[in-house]
Amino acid sequence: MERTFLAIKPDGVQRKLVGEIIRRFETKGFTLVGLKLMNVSRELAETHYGVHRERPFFAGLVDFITSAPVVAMVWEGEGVIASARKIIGATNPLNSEPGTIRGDFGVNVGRNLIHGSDAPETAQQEVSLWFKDEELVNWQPALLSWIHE
Ligand code: YYY
Ligand code: MG
Repeated sequence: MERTFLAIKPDGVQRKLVGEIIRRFETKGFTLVGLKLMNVSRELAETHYGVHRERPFFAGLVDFITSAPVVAMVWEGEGVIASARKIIGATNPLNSEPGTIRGDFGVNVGRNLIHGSDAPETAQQEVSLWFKDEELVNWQPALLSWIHE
């Protein structure tokens, strides 16, 4: 079963949107298999956003992501990687469709509330960067047969 890494960023935690954001993935039909509230070290932030190291917004992005706690999560389900990106919405909240998390709650690209892995390869890398194997919980949701045929 496919897994993706999602993180509610410091703005989402500070704005008390944790429950609202988690609810959207739960009610869609995905399964939570990893969850922790944590402060992010600069080292972790720089590794996670390493692909953007040369971009002008990199330093500010690392400062932001280390400025307050984040909620790191792993979600499981059929097509969860691409579907979560749709639920999250476009990178710049001013371009995100209403109904998406960024479209409903954000106005600024530097405060876009949530991270989601963008492809199977990055999902795998990010899950293992943020979570130890023993922090992930394998379980069978009782509702599964009512969500999948
Ligand atoms: O994957 P996603 O979060 O939608 O966007 P990325 O292009 O990977 O950029 C990561 C992160 O960097 C973005 O969520 C906000 C920030 N950022 C920025 O502050 N300014 C930009 N012009 C582009 C991205
Ligand atoms: Mg990205």
